[in-house]
Amino acid sequence: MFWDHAIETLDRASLRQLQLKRLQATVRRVARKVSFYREQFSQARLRPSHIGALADVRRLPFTTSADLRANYPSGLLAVGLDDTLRLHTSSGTTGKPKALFFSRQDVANAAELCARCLVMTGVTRGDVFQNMMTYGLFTGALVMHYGAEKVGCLVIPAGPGNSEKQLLLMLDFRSTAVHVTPSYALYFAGFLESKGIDPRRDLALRRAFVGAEPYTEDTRRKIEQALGVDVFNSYGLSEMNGPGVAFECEHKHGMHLWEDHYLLEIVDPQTGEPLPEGEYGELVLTTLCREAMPLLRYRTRDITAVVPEPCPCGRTHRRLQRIRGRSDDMLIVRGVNIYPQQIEQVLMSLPQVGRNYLIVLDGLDEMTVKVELAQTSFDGQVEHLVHLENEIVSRLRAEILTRPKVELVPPGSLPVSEGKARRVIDNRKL
Ligand code: DLL
Repeated sequence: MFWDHAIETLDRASLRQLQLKRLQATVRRVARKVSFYREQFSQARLRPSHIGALADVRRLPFTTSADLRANYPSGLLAVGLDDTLRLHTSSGTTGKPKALFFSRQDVANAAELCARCLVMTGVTRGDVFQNMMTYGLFTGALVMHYGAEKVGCLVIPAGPGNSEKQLLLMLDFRSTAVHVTPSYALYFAGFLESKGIDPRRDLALRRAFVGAEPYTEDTRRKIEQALGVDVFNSYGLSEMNGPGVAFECEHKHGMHLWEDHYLLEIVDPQTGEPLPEGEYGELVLTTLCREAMPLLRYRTRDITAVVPEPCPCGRTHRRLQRIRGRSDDMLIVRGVNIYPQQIEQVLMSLPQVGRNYLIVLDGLDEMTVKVELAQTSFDGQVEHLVHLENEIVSRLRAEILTRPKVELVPPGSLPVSEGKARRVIDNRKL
């Protein structure tokens, strides 16, 4: 199941050679075309000719999301505006969005990489691809849409939300694959349950491509069970074309990152120094083929590690472990560093817990975790609920080393957003 067998299985030495050639070309181009990089190079007394080996990438400056915002709207363009074909934006939590331009070649490359991803999991021409990501400025839906069309699927641009309509489309057009965020996938599973739909009996779904937000292995299993599908983890970011950067193959053990298009490094998030292969740190990516907006050493803030062993599927492009969270998502509660993922891991390992949760920080440093119950945990016995609440508190305490309040709430009662889930509300007045 290969889209481009030759490139996907290219031997490591040739792949590295190709990377070096593309890195050198990218560095030469930004030095000529992007004043931001030209200035950075001159401050560091760096010339494109200094990049003689892949390891020299470390001599290049990092690019951060603050640099993208500071150069908004078009300061980082390496082509004329006439040569751009599409604009996406990515909004962070504060300030101006990041503007991401695509040239005609960038649009084509993004579709090509998404096609590789889908075919790698077994998607073929006859598949019906229901795209439940948000269409619009967000890259999630549109970029993958082009990839699925390229493979020859029938693509249904459903967008997120409106579960009644989603179900109707699924039933009438026999959708075989969905592209969805983990939070909406879980919500939709609850909706199917409330309608008495058994996906294995009533639907034709076989695969779900789940990404755009962090989630745990237990959440994967919950979605697989509830929707009767194989879930494949899908990673990407707007700065690198959106989805299609890294994706799981049939082994579902780490996501192959397309190394002919992206040069990867894992660095210590504090010092920026490279870490040994296999250690967790911040993913840093350099674009090797992007025309409109090449980026050097982009700090993704995503915490992951490289899977050191080669993959039995035969692809030579290395795999990333599931993203553990973002270095800037870290919460500090009573002096303790906590990642929301740690909380999700505890909650989703308990069968009595339902499909949604919310972390609320209040007052001086109080953490409350609101937890939806599973439908089956409602047996009318108050002491069972008290017991469950205590169990969650003690498991969370063991994981995050501080004692949160836990509030059990009925299934389906917490807010669900159509885009990315908001897991933390911070009302602290510190
Ligand atoms: O979320 C692109 C995308 C769309 C990927 C659809 C996969 C599917 P942004 O809005 O720029 O782009 O957000 C990128 O989302 O840096 C991660 O923090 C997070 N993220 C994306 N995929 C995953 C994943 C799109 N599979 C940011 N696991 C990234 C964990 C993910 N986090």
